[in-house]
Amino acid sequence: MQTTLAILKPDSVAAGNAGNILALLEKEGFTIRGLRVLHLSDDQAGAFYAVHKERPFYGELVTFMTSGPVIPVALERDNAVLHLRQVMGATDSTQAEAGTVRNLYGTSIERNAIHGSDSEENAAIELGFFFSQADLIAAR
Ligand code: FUP
Repeated sequence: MQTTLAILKPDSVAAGNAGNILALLEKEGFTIRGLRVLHLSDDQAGAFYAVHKERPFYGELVTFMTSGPVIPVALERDNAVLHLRQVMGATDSTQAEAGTVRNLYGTSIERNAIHGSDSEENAAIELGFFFSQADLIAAR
């Protein structure tokens, strides 16, 4: 079993799609091990996306990610990292494969409904950003 991090982004929460997205993820075999609702500060969103600091879209990405509440979720499944990336679909919602979260609930490359860790190493780092080890163990 592997655990990865998803974030239901502000567009999903504001549009009332969080429940549908969580249901889709559960149908895909993920077990919810941790879940929070929080409104990121500029510093938190900036730190989370620090890897993109030099990219032209960084400022707008931080503005979007702080525009309303988000829902970070710890998700457990076999092959969780790769499977979540497949279920999310392509970064640009307008290019995302039919039936993926971004195809169903995203509207653009920025407002793309969901974040998912892109490697096991980043999953561990990103889970630690929102959840303590004790929280995740207590959920078992
Ligand atoms: P992904 O791993 O699919 O979320 O995509 P990236 O790590 O490449 O990008 C992180 C986030 O930056 C995306 F979810 C949306 C945003 N982004 C833009 O707003 N514009 C771009 O051109 C690329 C990414």
